[in-house]
Amino acid sequence: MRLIALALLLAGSFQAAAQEAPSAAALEQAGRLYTQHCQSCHGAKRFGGAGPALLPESLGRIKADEVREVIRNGRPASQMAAYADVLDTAQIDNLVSYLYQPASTAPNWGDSDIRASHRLLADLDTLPSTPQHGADPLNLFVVVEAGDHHVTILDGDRFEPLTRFPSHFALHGGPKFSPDGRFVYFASRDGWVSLYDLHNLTLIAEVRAGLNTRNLAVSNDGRWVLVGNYLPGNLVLLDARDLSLVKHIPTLGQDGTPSRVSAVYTAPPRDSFVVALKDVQEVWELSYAGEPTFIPRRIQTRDVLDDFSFTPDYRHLLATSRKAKGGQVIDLDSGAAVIDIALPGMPHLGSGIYWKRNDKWVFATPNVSQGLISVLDLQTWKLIKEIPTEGPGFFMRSHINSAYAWTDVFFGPNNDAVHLIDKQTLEIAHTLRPMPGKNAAHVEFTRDGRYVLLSVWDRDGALIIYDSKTLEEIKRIPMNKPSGKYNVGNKIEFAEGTSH
Ligand code: DHE
Repeated sequence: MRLIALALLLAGSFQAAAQEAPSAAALEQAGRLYTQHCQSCHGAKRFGGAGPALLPESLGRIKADEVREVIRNGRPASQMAAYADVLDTAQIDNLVSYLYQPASTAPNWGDSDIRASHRLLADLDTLPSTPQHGADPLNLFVVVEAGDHHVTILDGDRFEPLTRFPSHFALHGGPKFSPDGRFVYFASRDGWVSLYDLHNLTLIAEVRAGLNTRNLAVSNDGRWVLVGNYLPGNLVLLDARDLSLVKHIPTLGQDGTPSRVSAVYTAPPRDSFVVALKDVQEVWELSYAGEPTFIPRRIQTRDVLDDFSFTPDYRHLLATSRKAKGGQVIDLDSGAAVIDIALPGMPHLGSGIYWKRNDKWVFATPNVSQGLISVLDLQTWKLIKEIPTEGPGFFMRSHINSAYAWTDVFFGPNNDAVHLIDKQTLEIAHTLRPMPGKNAAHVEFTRDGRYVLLSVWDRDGALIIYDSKTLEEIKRIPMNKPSGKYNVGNKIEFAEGTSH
């Protein structure tokens, strides 16, 4: 998903701090404070070390108040200490501003940096190749807890955690799975990729593939991991068995213009990765069939694409396009842009889902700047309906066995609400308020679609499990800002209704 509006919103949260920018002398003093107190964990160039990178590129979405709070009081369940007794308020304010200044040396991260960061944490050859936890391996949930940067592996039948372990700072995007569901791959915003063995509940390897990463994709044959980076703007190809570096692929447009990567996804029936580029009008397809060369097939687009989703047959991309002020459809076979779809606001196509309505595929997308869900007919590309909601939303989910498409109201005063849209009538059938006053967002179904797991994004949040038909609450598991959760079976089957 690529969300300019949200990015602006989030970046805007820091602008307040930027406006109060201190003098050059104060920043210089803050630089000395950084060297004295922060450098040993966050690195001399702020590229990260034991602690996360502290560059504007990686902090841009975090509110200045939150950064201040962490410097003052430390971060629970991490090595970040509290500095309220060491630094005064003005020093902390200046330090916060300093962290949002561009790095003095242009950040770079080359092959030797990637190789030096690679760590093998367990020997796969000595580990059992069957599940060792007694739960159904295809009905496990991987739950990312953003509040204290942990991951919980949840038994999806008993709804009991099997284990919980610390993750790298700020995991983002959906974790991706090996085709058999044994391995899961995580990417953090500051470039760390981790490989975890779900059969043995063990971390296998990690590597830092970039300084600011968008997301990663795993090939459908389980051989390759492709990481898309903002900083440096490139693709990094890893061996999926142990995350060792295969090569990096510079993302230069046809005319040599360097570009950042917006997102990379796998297209299983095409045996290829599809990559959206942020700064040039191209979509890339990189085949991984046979003995791949990973030379991109370039598809020219009418505009820079900000976000995309596949159609069910993976033939077309539905992409967000500034020019169309909405969506653009691209035929991956012919490489042609088929049609512009004028969608209002800022549709969040990467979170869109499709389902069958009267035997025809429809696609619905939330909208991050307007309180509405747009529903499209995937045969005619016509907008069938705009469903008004209580506010702009971020995520949508459904399941082939569910009558409802669930969507959150992520922004605004009603962000504690979730709507359940009847997939046939396209009317809101129910509105739930799982924890009044707390942000409810992101759901995922069990593999059979019988239960829905919903996140309450709060430090005193919870994972709430509902019966997906009766909507009766089955269980509430307290959690620290459980951002996303991912069902292994749904993910490896690229099931209808889930994200890809
Ligand atoms: Fe996301 C997925 C981009 C901000 C939580 N987000 C994705 C993906 C992309 C993306 C490209 C798909 C990757 C994948 O799954 O492989 N997100 C962006 C942005 O450009 C944006 C707007 C600004 C940014 O700074 O990156 C952005 N995203 C956010 C947030 O602020 C969220 C709410 C909190 C956070 O953790 O940063 C957030 N994004 C998520 C989540 C997913 C995601 C939970 C996975 C959804 C899923 O169900 O698959």
